[in-house]
Amino acid sequence: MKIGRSWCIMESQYHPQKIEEEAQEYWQKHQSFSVVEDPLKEKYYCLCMFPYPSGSLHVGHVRNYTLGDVITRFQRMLGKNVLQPIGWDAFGLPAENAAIQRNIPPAEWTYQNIDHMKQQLKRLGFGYDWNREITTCRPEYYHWEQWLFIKLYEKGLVYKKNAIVNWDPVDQTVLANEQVVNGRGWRSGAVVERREIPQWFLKITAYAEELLNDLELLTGWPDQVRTMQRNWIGRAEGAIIQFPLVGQADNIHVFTTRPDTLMGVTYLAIAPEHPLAINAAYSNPELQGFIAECRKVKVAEAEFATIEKKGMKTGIEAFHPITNDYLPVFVANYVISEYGSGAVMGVPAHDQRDFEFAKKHHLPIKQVIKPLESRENPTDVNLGAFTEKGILIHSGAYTGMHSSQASQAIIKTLEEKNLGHKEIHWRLRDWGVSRQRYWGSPIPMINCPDCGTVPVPDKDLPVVLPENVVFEGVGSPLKRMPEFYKTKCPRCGLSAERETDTFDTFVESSWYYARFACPDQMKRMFDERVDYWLPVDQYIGGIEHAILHLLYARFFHKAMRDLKLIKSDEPFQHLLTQGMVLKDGAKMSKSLGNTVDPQALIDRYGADTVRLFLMFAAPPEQTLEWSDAGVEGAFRFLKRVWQITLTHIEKRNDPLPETSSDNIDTRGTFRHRCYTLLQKVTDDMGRRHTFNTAIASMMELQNELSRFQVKTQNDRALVQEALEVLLKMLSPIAPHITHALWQALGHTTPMIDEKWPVVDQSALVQNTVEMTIQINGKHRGKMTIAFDANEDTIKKTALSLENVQRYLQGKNPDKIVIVPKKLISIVVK
Ligand code: ANZ
Ligand code: ZN
Repeated sequence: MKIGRSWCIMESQYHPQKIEEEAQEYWQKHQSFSVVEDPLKEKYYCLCMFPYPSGSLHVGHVRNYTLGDVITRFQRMLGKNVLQPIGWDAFGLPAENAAIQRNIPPAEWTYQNIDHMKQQLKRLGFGYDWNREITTCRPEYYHWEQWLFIKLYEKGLVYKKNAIVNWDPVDQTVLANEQVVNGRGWRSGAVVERREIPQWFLKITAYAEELLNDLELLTGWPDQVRTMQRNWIGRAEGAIIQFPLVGQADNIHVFTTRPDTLMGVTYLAIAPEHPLAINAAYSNPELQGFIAECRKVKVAEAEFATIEKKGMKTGIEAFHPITNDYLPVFVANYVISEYGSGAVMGVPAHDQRDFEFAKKHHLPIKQVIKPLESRENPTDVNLGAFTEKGILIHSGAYTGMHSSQASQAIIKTLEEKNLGHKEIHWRLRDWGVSRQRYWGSPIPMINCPDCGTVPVPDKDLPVVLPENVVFEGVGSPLKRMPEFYKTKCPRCGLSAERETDTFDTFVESSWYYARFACPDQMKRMFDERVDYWLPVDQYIGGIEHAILHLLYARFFHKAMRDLKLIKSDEPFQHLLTQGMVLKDGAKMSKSLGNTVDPQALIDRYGADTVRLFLMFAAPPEQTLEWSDAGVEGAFRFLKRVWQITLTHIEKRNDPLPETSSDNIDTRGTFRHRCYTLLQKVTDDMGRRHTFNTAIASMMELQNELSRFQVKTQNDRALVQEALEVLLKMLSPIAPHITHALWQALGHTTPMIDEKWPVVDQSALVQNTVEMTIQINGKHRGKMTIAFDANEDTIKKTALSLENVQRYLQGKNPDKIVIVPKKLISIVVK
């Protein structure tokens, strides 16, 4: 098999452009990276989070995809059947913005970007199986997403309910969160309002428990990510407590994680959306005004704790379930309607939010918990809430109990009165997937005036999104396209309307990793190939996806498993979250004007240099500080590798002086160095994923090679051996230059088919060591001696040295101290 130019016409200078093109042509022609399922081979599925086709690659992309490619090529050299696919997360808002600004349809803009970015990925030499490319805005992809949605609907995992959106009253359209800037619409500048509209939800909460418990299985994930997911799912143990209303046959239900504080309740607060609040507002215009004001601003959940606590009396009163005291009921802006039961029991002495509220509304602050350690009572509840657990005080029958004991006792009392019970609460909410946007997958539902909501039948899927649309700037074009939304009801045949909302783009990215196993399967969502490839062995992406994307994908995976579409329990076995790329200490961004265009660097230095720099500058998880000098350094290293290989090739037929004999000691040390470094690089690349230290070891080997003096044929063979080890180790990171140099060394099979070098264990056993000689405490030279020499041999060898004899002047030493493998110290009077 001919693999390109032979060594004799290799250029003496390193010109990356030419050799990179040749290597890429070779891989392309031989389809080096297309893989088929092979049950006899161990599979390895390496996946980087697929890109949004925003226009062109930025440095963060290049870092991410280089990491994936290095791991892919390394695992492939270990003999595994490696899949590395790539695709495009092609739906999303920026395409709509571009459409408005440049007056081209989102589809066209998207496809142009994909073409350009694909060329860039190819130019970087990434080993993708391009036959498996997925573009999520293509009907052959979202067909199965729509199909799955209907299966989930049939299983009861999909439902519709009213939910709040951002409404731009001027543009008369719903805005995405990122289109709201400081509470105003990004185009109109109008103050954004909250509106309730019917939306589709996926019941991710049905999997809350499994999503939490299975985090334990994900030992290949960073702890930080697992903790973030655990917090997001947020399992909280507590109680539902009922407060009977005064003069009404109704109770207010509250959720609390601290039933032990019940005796310290001094008021109740309900959310502005609570049915009791709405009821009370009928006869109270002031309250109505307050509720309307609260509902205007959409408060992000993280802000609830810190917003200014506002509230208003409803006029309603409730009984304390144990003391029967009267408690005022407020409407308060800090109570979240979607959380728990949308009502809280106010315990100002022990909850900071309640404390602030009570101060403002001059409500009593009653302390019922004191710290464990102090017998006195040093906490001043007028300064702030004491939120820890402790010992109960001023709590009647419960006084003196510890918090946890008191919680049990209080719940028991409430259960007997039928006014409460234990409750496990989850912070995780169901996932609202409706977006009032055009550029997304249509939601395959039909609204019939008679039959209500009817799913689109399988035979009519996919519901194709029209791509040739005119963007008039406001709202979704779909709402102005009767040819899209007018249809017949599949159930009764009468005129009906399609859903014009589209899916959240997180839906596409929740299952693409599985579709890569069989992207050409047109009859089904998945076939048997999916169980060969899944789960993904190594997933790589940004920490910004630590919560939502990964949680949604885990949820889809489990739901797809329960629909018998796939067999495994989790989608991603190992997760690597790459750090950011900084320049001058700041995140690269267009607005700061500190971006580095990878394309310009590739044009100047070649892809190998860019790849090498990105892998050398920092370990994958850490932030990487951009450095032009670092890029130059990477380039210089590759030039040196080129040089030493070519020098070796040019001189390998030159005659050698006949008298020389190769030095056994040097040989032993050299091979020892070579294989010790190989062993370290193997561990760095495979287990530790610290490519920076792996490269540092490769640089050391290159240095050893530069220094090595060839005197004999044996020495030459040694250099050839070490060079081959070096090129193989370097090949996952700099695959082009190593492809060229490999053939220059005279190999007739390509580097891409080479296996990872095996550590020669015998070379690891070091043959010799160098020991320092001291006489009367002064340094008097060095000697090389067999690694396993015993004390006697060491003494004899040292004393026989000419230099030592000169200092001893015929006398016998008084004392000889040996520090093994380091030092021999001779004392003489
Ligand atoms: C009384 C109490 C006393 C509370 C105390 C805490 C400390 P986490 O822990 O985040 O799950 N809460 C319940 N429903 C709420 C809602 N809809 N909006 C705002 N806050 C709500 O939160 C549970 C606690 O948050 C509950 O326990 C409740 O305040 C409050 F010393 O009840 B607690
Ligand atoms: Zn109908």
